[in-house]
Amino acid sequence: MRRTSAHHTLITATALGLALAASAPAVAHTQSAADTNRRVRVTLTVQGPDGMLYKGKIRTRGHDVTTVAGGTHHCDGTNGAANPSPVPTPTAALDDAAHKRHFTWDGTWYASFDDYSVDAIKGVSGGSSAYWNISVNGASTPVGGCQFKLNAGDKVAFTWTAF
Ligand code: B12
Repeated sequence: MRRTSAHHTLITATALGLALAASAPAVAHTQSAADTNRRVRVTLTVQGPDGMLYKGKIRTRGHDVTTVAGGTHHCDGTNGAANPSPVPTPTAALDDAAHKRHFTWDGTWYASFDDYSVDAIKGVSGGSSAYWNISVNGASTPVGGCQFKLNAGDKVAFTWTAF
């Protein structure tokens, strides 16, 4: 009697396991926007001409941002079709830090790049002889700050850089 019950349990568990295994590929197949755009924790530094303007860890994800010069646009890595679905980005991280620590940044929107050029941070602009370089883990990004995908633990730097 007990043996039959155990046997039955085994068959049921096996059938359940097979059913789960059969459905697993379908679940793993589609990666939703929520998955690719989960908040990540990154280190952000803003190095101005006269010293560090900001340094801290920030939890961030891709989102719409608003600047005085450029208005409101997406900044979630889908800019310029750089990524197929929304992801965290350097400029979105800057925007999150700015809101959290109550400092300003400004950027001009270029429809041609579907991105902002970051022109000023904490009121410090590049002017005609410098610019705000964007780097991740020490390497200058090959695209603008709303197109580059950030991963957890990345070191994001906005560095005032003379031409
Ligand atoms: C010159 C130049 C710069 C100069 C512009 C100022 C100056 N004094 O001229 C400086 C050094 C500031 C610069 C900065 C950057 N640049 Co640049 N730059 C160029 C370059 C070589 C020529 C642009 C130009 O003069 N066009 C002719 C004029 C008449 O057209 P324009 O539309 O008015 O040009 C303006 C825009 O291009 C804008 N601009 C320049 N770079 C970038 C980058 C982005 C993302 C945006 C939105 C606008 C922008 O500044 C120009 C002058 O006002 C182009 C390459 C190319 N062949 O286009 C790369 C290019 C535009 N830059 C590029 C990049 C990646 C950057 C940076 C993001 C690099 C970095 N990691 O820091 C930064 C911007 C960072 C930020 N603060 O947002 C990429 C953009 C690719 C993309 N899909 O996003 C390009 C295409 C080079 C490449 N990798 O192939 N850049």
